Amino acid sequence: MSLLLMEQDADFLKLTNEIFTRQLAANHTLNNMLTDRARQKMYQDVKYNIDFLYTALCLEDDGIYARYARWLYQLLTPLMTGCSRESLRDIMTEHYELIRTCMSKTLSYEKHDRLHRLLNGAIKATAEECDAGPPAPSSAPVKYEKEVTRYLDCLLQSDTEGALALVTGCVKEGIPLDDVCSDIVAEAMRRVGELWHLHLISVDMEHYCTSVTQMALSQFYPLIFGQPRKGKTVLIACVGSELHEIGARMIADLFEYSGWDSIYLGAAVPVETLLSAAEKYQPDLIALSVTMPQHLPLCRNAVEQLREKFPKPKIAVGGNAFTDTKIWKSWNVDIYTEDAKALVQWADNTL
Ligand code: B12
Repeated sequence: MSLLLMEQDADFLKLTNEIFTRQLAANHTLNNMLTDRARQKMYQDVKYNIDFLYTALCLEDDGIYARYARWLYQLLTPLMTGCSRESLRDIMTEHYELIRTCMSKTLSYEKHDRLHRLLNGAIKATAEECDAGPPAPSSAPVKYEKEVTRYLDCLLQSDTEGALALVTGCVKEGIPLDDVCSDIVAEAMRRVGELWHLHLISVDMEHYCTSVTQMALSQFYPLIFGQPRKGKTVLIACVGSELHEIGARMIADLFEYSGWDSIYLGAAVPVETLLSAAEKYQPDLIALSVTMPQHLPLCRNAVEQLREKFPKPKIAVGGNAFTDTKIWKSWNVDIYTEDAKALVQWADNTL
């Protein structure tokens, strides 16, 4: 698995280095066996863990770290063959305890109480996940269950043509385009992520599903760009080093379909770029998409800077990182919605 890496806060970088050094010092055999590549990978894993801890601390949202601990435990269980669920729980608990030990050496005292709470939460979540037994892909049927299942089946059978035909077929059969995007394709991709997470599909399959989905959605461009104009502009971007951009593109497409002009900046947009685009295009609405929680602090910062410099446009936030959290409520934003469809409806009614 390749991980998402971002610039780290200086104190938390020290914490990452301290943990990594101690992990290696505690296991001389491992230290001697590691190739440079494996050593780099191990360092990245520690950094990834600490990025989540930092995010939860910075946003004062304990749930972020507890959910991450559950996700990590589920991710590692099938990977650590030969290691029982209980042993994995103990290894992870040891790791959280190591973070605790190292933080007293590297981080200022006033952060300690909150960090202890976050680490206790992670240990508890890990123990609960262990007791809960192996997770199964979630199976609650959705409104377009038949179409979602058929689309997913095409993807998993590498049937590119079938997948492309299925989505156009849905529209021909009368399913509204915004439902096809938000309720069928997005749901199928959520399931792809779940299968990857549980190691039921490989990384190459996940990438294939992504590229076919991008192709499938692009078939609608003649329809999307052929609608009467409303004279409104929306600017859309993914914040930080966020690479997940299909959701943001879907937002752009559905706004175009509703007659708005969309300026889609794509993945990994630096805040300065966002600010200059806001100046240049003078949008009515700015939509910021975040999938990985690590980008939430930067998203909050982007919202603050946009508000300060551009009082006129409305600001919307959304994306997978906001699932199960209400942090956006304390931000200076106009709207959060769970899906693209609801945002377009809100904007059409409000602006
Ligand atoms: C495709 C995919 C990728 C692709 C992305 C390619 C691309 N061009 O976008 C690639 C391979 C690059 C990738 C990489 C990674 N991924 Co990935 N990925 C996915 C996957 C399977 C689908 C994402 C997607 O396109 N969904 C479809 C779109 C339409 O849905 P959506 O983004 O949620 O958008 C909808 C709403 O959220 C909303 N919305 C979105 N933006 C906005 C904005 C506003 C303003 C509003 C109002 C609404 C809104 O509207 C959309 C439609 O209704 C998800 C699974 C999932 N649960 O989503 C994992 C997932 C997001 N990835 C995950 C991970 C861990 C990673 C990696 C770290 C590891 C890896 N897999 O290699 C890297 C990190 C990359 C990085 N630097 O950011 C995890 C994240 C877990 C977590 N929360 O911590 C997930 C959830 C998989 C999982 N179940 O574990 N990934």
